[in-house]
Amino acid sequence: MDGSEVAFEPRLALEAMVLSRECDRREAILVRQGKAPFHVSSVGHEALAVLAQLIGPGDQVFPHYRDKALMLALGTPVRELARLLLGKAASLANGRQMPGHFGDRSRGVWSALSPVAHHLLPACGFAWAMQRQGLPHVAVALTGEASCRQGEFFEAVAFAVERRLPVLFVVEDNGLGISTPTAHLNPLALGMLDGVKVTRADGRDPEALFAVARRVMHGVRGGAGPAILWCELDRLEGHSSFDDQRGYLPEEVIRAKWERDPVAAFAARLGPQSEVETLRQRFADEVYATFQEVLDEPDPSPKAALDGRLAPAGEPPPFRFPEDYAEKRWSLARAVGVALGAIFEHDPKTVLFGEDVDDPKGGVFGLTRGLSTRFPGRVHNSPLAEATIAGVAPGLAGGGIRPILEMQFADFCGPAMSQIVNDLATLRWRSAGAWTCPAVIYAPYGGYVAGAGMWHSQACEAAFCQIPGLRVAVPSSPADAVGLFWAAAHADDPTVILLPKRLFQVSEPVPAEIPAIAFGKAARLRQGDDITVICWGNTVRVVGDALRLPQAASVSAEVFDLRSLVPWDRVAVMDSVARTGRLLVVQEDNVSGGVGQMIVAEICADARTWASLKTPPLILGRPDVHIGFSGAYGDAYLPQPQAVAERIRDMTGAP
Ligand SMILES: Cc1ncc(C[n+]2csc(CCOP(=O)(O)OP(=O)(O)O)c2C)c(N)n1
Repeated sequence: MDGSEVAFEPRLALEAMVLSRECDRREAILVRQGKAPFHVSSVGHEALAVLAQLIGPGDQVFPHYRDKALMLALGTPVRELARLLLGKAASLANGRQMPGHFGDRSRGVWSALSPVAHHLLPACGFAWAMQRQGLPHVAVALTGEASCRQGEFFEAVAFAVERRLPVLFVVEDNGLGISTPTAHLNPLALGMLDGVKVTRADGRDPEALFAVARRVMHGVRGGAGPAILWCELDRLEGHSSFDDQRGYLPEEVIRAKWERDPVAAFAARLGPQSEVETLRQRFADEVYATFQEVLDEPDPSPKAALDGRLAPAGEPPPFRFPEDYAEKRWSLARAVGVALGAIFEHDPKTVLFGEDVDDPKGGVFGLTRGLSTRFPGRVHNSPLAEATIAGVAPGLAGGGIRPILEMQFADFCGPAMSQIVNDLATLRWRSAGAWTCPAVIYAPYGGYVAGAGMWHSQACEAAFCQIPGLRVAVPSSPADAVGLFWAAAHADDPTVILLPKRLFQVSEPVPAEIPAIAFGKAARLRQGDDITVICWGNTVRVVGDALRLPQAASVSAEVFDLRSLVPWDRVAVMDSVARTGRLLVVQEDNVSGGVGQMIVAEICADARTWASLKTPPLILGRPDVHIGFSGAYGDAYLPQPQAVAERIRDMTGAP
């Protein structure tokens, strides 16, 4: 749909606005009656319903929580709003999403999330996917003006401008962020939006808003790049049902806002009054009846919360090297490059996005060298903005592209964490499976590297392992790196692969055929009867070296490289500990709240393994301290072979 010729349909707009107002009225009553726990009012924001008349099939709406009227205009049934309010099992999100957190894939409505402005980068990702595929669809991303002070807003606008993406940002400026006046705080008032086309609109007048929006949308759809439609309007009620605006706004201000009520004004303009009143009464009756019916619907079963956190990772085909592949020994870095090339060959919808990943540099560790030359248009240097790298992924995936993301160092995932934690990892669950984010996120990580200092040495796997909805893996060999990348590229959920950079240049022989590694399958590196030793990443070599030292050489140790931390191989580890009666975990990450504690806790909580223990389980890891620049710090605080061998000797009583 081109949009320039679309005629305004005032009756449609009025109906959505009146219906929305009646839904809000009913929701507030149910909250007051104690029948609904919480409600977000859209009262005052109803005129935005006119945007539905400009949105066509294939477009994607990334909604604000005050967009009830827009949702109704897009076809959302009142019954769905009632189910969302009451958290019912039959709601599209299976009772998982809060009221106002709309999401309906069949109607092109993205699954909303609470952290404000966080949907704007996914909107850019979706628009980028459309642009890449030459599709004429736009992303319409709505947000409040206070939320425009989030870094996410600035990153999204910058990325959309940089790539001339078909994104229409709609700012619903009601002058308040909960209780804080924003007239002097918002980025438009601060003069910070010069690089993007901003058009102001009267968000209280549906007809005027439609006329401006049609023009702006026409430009966005026609390839003019992103635009911001800045709509001035009023929030007529409190921020939510937990908030009473009389606590911070003078009575006359509230009264003046109500005198500008867009529903009353538009109804009066369209008239006749009796007809509008008949319409309102009909909607009121329908809304009442529907909400009453939904009150009696079943709540979700609490057990259902455990469903659909991750799709089962299927059994991908074994990874076969190209016939003419001459090299028989690879480094871990080389293995990653080969795996990425194979994934690109296998799935033409895959793209790679990260800092400095383009040729000739091919990443600061050279992991992607040659890839952008071999696959033109599929490897993209990102801006130096980690939230952008992660944040576009769900939208890309929603638009049919499979993203692989390089984070330059695991240490710099911090700025991306909110997107990873709140968005990528929750998407499948919060949308009850309507959307997934099959992204592979890989990052060089870990220490044992001289001169890398505090922010280029962290083994920070625990931060990722804590998040439901992510898989986390750490290869310690070239073959495992290939197997894990291959498996991650075939999985349907986000996977974090942490790459011990200390091992990047260590070459090892690789077989011609590598099995894809099932997540949750540890590698048993050595069989033994006296003690079970668990390691992963860099500590695999540390443990190997320790077992060659005299203190441990006579010990029959069973050694597992965990490889996959979430899920981890409970069965193999527990069976082993039940047999050996001793457990030593050697990890590079600091001990508190780490993977070692997770494993030890489960060993101690299991009656069989608990009863088998001959010595207390032990974790040898970094104390809760950072790694300083001088090599002396790493040597002192990261597990070393000598210390591992001594622990093994002490635990087993070896001579
Ligand atoms: C990142 C983040 N910080 C804080 C909040 C809590 N919060 C929810 S809405 C809101 C105010 C948003 O105001 P605005 O963007 O103007 O939208 P409005 O509610 O006025 O429509 C705040 C502080 C949040 N949801 N997310």
